Order: sequence, then C-alpha cells, then structure tokens
Amino acid sequence: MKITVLAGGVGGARFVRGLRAACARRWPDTGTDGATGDAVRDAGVATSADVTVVVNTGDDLWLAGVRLMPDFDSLLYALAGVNDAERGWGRAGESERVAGELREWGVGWPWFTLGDLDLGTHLARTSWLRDGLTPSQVGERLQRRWPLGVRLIPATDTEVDTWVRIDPAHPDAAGRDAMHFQEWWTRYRASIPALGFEQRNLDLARPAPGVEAAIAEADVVLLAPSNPVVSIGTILAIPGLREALAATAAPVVGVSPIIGGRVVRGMADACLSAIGVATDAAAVARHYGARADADADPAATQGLLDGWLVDEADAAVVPELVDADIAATAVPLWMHDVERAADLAGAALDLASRLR
Ligand code: GDP
Ligand code: FO1
Ligand code: CA
Repeated sequence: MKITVLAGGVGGARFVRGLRAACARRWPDTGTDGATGDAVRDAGVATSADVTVVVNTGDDLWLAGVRLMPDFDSLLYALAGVNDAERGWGRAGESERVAGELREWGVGWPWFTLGDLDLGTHLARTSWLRDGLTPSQVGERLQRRWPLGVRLIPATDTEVDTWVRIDPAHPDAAGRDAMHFQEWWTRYRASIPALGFEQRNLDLARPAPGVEAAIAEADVVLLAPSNPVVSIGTILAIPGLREALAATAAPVVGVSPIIGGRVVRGMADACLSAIGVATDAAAVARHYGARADADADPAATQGLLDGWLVDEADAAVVPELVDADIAATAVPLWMHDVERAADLAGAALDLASRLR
C-alpha cells in the first residue's frame, strides 16, 4: 500500500502520527528492516505500508546563519517522539542558553527562539547544505537518526520562502510592503492584515526528487488538515505539483482543518480571509476544487479533490459538496490523541477505498 500525504507542521504532524498508527492497525510490520526504528516498533506503530509525506517548505528561512525548516522539523520531531507537544514546535526538554547569547549579540530575531537542542538540528542541516547536499538529501540524513517508519520529503529543494504583502502605512509595517511569513506569524501573530502571500523564487522551483513519483505511484493521496493557504497552498504552487495530482490514478482525499467555522489552533483564518476564502469546511473544499470538474471550465484552475472529510458538526454541508462532485463524509475531526487521529486517518483511507 503506497500512501502520499501533503502536509504542513502541527496539523500535518498530528495527522501523520495518526496515519502511521492507522496503517499499523491495518498493515502491521513485523519485520526488522532499517526503515523502521526501534522506537516506532516499540510504540506499536510499525507498518509495512509505504507512506511518503511531502512537506511544506514555505515557512523555511535563514536566521542567525542557519537554515530553519520549521514544518519539516515539526514532523520529524513529532514522529520521532522528541517534540514539545504543548508548544507545538521544537524539542521536548529544551533549554535556551544559546538563544540568550544570540540576543546579547543582537543576532537573529529576539522574538524567535532557537532552542539549544533544536539549534543542533539547524547546525547539522546547515553544515550538510554547505557540503553541497540538497535539502531533500539533508532530510534523508536527519531521518537516519530517527527512522520514522514514514518518509518525509521537502516539497522542493529550491528556497521558496513565503512572504506576506502588507500595507506599508500599517503602524507595525515600518514602511515595508512585505515581510517574511515567520515575522508576520510569530512576531505579529497574523495581526497585520495580509494583502496576499507570495512564494519567492517559485518560477525556478521544481518538486524535490521523489515527490512527483510518490504522487504518480500512490494508491491514495491525502491532504492533511493543514493550513490551506501557507502550508498546502505553498506545496500546490510548486510548478508541476498540481499537474501531478491531476494526473495520478490514486484518489485524492482531503481532511478539513476547519471545524464548525473555526480553525482549531493558530491563525489560519487570517490566511484564508486574505485570499477571500471563508473559514468554513465547505469553502475550503471548494477552494481546493473537485477533480471531476477538470473539463468543465478549461480556464479554471484544475480541482484537486475526489473526497473530503468534514467534522460531524459540519455534516450539513455534505450534500452540497456531493452535488459539487466532492465525495464528502462527516466523521470526528478532532485529533485530541493518537488514537483519535488514527481513527480519522482510517476514515480517510476508507473513503479513498470507495473512490475511483
Ligand atoms: P503549521 O504549519 O504548524 O501551521 O501546521 P499545519 O499547516 O500543518 O496545520 C495547521 C492547521 O491544523 C490549523 O490551522 C488547524 O486548522 C489544523 N488542526 C490542528 N489540530 C487539528 C485537529 O485536531 N483537527 C483538525 N481537523 N485540524 C487541526
Ligand atoms: N513559533 C513561535 O511562535 N515562536 C518562536 O519563537 C518559534 C521558534 C521556532 C524555532 C524553530 C522552529 O522550527 C519553529 C519555531 N516556531 C516558533 C514555530 C514556527 O515557526 C511556526 O509556528 C510555523 O512555521 C508555522 O507553521
Ligand atoms: Ca507551517
């Protein structure tokens, strides 16, 4: 069974952890090969399913001389079981001695903390990048330390950091008409109205090696309940990605990140409203579009979805989505723990098995 997931950081990590557990229930791995670490085996989530996660790279940035890949690291740490689950980013048991020194030197951003353990990852990554490895090769090395039982690939090896367009007259803009997504998100908590998002260097970008094949050869493609604009949207913007999704024989099933008209965590609503999409499970599905619509309007952007999971609180939107050629189903979408995330991922696999 080959499963390919498109994912951002926290929502992506919760979902993929659940997916790994759901796969272990259905297709347990009793072997001892090196792709599955002992920690994964001990946790009872080893699976023979071949799961590839295509990870958003739009949040990545250079800071204090090191390359950060926040969404990749969120997935890496969460699947390895070394993440700070409460904060949602970084390592458990973290200390911040180096961050204090960097603040004294005036290096980096004082509002953005690089923990000591986390800095080890950034230094290793930057060292390998300087040796000439690509981000996806660096990603492979990072996963040698913690074999996750799933494969993470950055969506692209090109640096396509996301920038947010803002009004230079806004009091927090300091005359700038754009700022890096990380500054907008972590420093200003998305409080400066976004006029739009742009992925820099996009025209030069290609999917990282293995991404298109993972989509083409998949039995199922899943869109995690990640931020539709700056996580999934950035992945989809990479030239070739939408085409790969349109062409795959696999059913494409997405999970709504919106429950009862609310983002369950974070400020994704500020991203949705900036692109004119309501914070609503049906609006996000229509934004992704129905794959079956392909020939309806050749000028329209190719739709992506065959299926869509909404929460039971949003069951009323199921008929209108079904009418729009998106096989929608209502199931519990709250990923409070791995078990419930596994039930959700299992429901996505069940829906996919009924499609195409
Ligand atoms: P980020 O990169 O850390 O912002 O994380 P993602 O882009 O992967 O996902 C962020 C989104 O995950 C949030 O906007 C939420 O809407 C969604 N999310 C978080 N927890 C849950 C959950 O338990 N259920 C669902 N359906 N969505 C969730
Ligand atoms: N988020 C914060 O809100 N404050 C931080 O100081 C912070 C530091 C940080 C360092 C490394 C890393 O990989 C992620 C970090 N994050 C921090 C989280 C992260 O930047 C954002 O929440 C995401 O990029 C949005 O998905
Ligand atoms: Ca992110």
